[in-house]
Amino acid sequence: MGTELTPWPISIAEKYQAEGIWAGVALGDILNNALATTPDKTALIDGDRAWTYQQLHERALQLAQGFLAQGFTAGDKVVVQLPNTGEFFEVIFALFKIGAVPVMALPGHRQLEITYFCQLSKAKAYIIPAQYDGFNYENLAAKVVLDSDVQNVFVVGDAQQFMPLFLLYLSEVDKALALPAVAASSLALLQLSGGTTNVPKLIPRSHDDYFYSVRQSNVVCELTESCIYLAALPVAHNFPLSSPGCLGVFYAGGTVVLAPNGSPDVAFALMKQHRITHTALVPPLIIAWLNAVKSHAHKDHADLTSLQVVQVGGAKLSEQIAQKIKPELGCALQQVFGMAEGLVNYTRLNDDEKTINTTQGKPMSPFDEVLVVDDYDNPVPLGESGHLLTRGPYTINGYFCAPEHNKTAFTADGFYRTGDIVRLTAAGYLQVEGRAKDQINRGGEKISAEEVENQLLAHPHILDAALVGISDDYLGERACAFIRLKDASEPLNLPKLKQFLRQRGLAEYKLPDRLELLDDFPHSYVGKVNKKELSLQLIKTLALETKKQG
Ligand code: AMP
Ligand code: DBH
Repeated sequence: MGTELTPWPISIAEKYQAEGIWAGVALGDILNNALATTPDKTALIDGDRAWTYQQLHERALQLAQGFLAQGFTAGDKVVVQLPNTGEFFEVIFALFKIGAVPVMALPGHRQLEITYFCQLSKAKAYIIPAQYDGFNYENLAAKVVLDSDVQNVFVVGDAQQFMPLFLLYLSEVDKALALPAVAASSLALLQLSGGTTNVPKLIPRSHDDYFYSVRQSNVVCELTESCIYLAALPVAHNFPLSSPGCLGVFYAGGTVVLAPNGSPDVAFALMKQHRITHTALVPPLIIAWLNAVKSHAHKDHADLTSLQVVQVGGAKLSEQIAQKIKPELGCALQQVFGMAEGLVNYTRLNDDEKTINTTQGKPMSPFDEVLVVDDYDNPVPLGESGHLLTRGPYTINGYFCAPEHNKTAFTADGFYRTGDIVRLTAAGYLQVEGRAKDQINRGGEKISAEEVENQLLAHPHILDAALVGISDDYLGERACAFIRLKDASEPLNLPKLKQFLRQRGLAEYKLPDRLELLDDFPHSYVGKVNKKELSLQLIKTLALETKKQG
């Protein structure tokens, strides 16, 4: 099966330990600072429920006792698929405390993915909500247990078929079992790699490396106990969990406010109620926010005056959108370019506007190594684009039990091949040009989807754009522009669109061959535009057209 957690070379691990980069502390202790100084402060808010630091700690301990009583031990894997609810944190802190390993599934995953996570991780348990967003997770679990070794399904909420999670919490009197010592070098959690292009892989993160990424994120993002963070993305995702995300806020002693989703309706109400200071969004959501503050429905209600910093990451934020954020939302923008595999880049709060609006930041740690190389792994001259390779104190050295894939995903020197095409500026900042494969090959002429999308976004009537390849007998591929219009009553057709792009000086071969207008784009489970889904839609549309013609 291969290795669960591929270790760092010994000499490097010793250096990280000696430098205190790895502090030898397990994630179950992340609340300790706040517990010692401000135990009665509100750590977490979920609807009309709130947890002080003391209460969150108590609940996690009670649940940890429950897991121990059920026979769970260090190293056991538990697939956790919970929406943004307080129980998510009780569960993961309880698991961290006994050295058991949460697999961070997202609410949007379904049978195929969950079964795969359970099988691959040999999960002993699966934790679900009873219902969420109109979906019955117990029915899903019933199918998953048939195809995996999962012995226990625990349900948050009104359980019908499986055991309710609340039965596990052991009250004070029963608190007898000693918590096992958890090695900071051991496997802490399994993150998932993004699923916008293929089936996610499992990403093994250790306590030491993950804790460091959280601590260092707090330093770079200047996060303090005064932070009131709106968790608008699914909290199991690496970005809202650790960059600095909810874990960073807990470590700093601030307050996390959980939002069921990041839509302006929901987020703006919570913003006003709790005087939110920080949040993290993906590009489609920031576009929705920018749109909403201008719309009649929100103009008078939106009160974003408490908001200091909005982090945007997960996918490329166009410069056109970036530069609107400060003037139109009245808060600072921080671009975040990260990956669940490790490396996270941030623009710094005191960077100049141009850097903030046009780059995706620089590595957060002085120990991060980044290389930009050509197709043969030779470094490209500074400023030219190439493949991003990275290694460092919180970037994995191998995927979970994937020896074959690891041979190609890492270089012989242990650099992770991110699959991103980037450019490095003289100041050491990264500009993401796209995924290595987010390119359309039109008869040998390579079109960067990113470049054309940026041009499309400059159109006054275009709200959002995604360029996708259509397979073509003659050229190999042609380009289709999927467009969301700001105002559906403004007509836009392909000739007009091409005219616009020509006027902007775009080469003829880069002009889209087809235009599809959509009200909304399909999204990945964390909210990135899902190009795989757009391609599938297009294939269906084309098949229907061929049928009609034939
Ligand atoms: P995941 O595999 O879900 O962890 O996604 C990580 C990938 O998302 C990165 O390798 C990038 O391709 C993309 N990504 C994350 N943040 C940004 C960003 N700010 N700009 C462009 N791409 C990003
Ligand atoms: O997209 C990501 O995976 C991501 C984006 C920003 C991430 O993992 C992160 C920050 O930590």
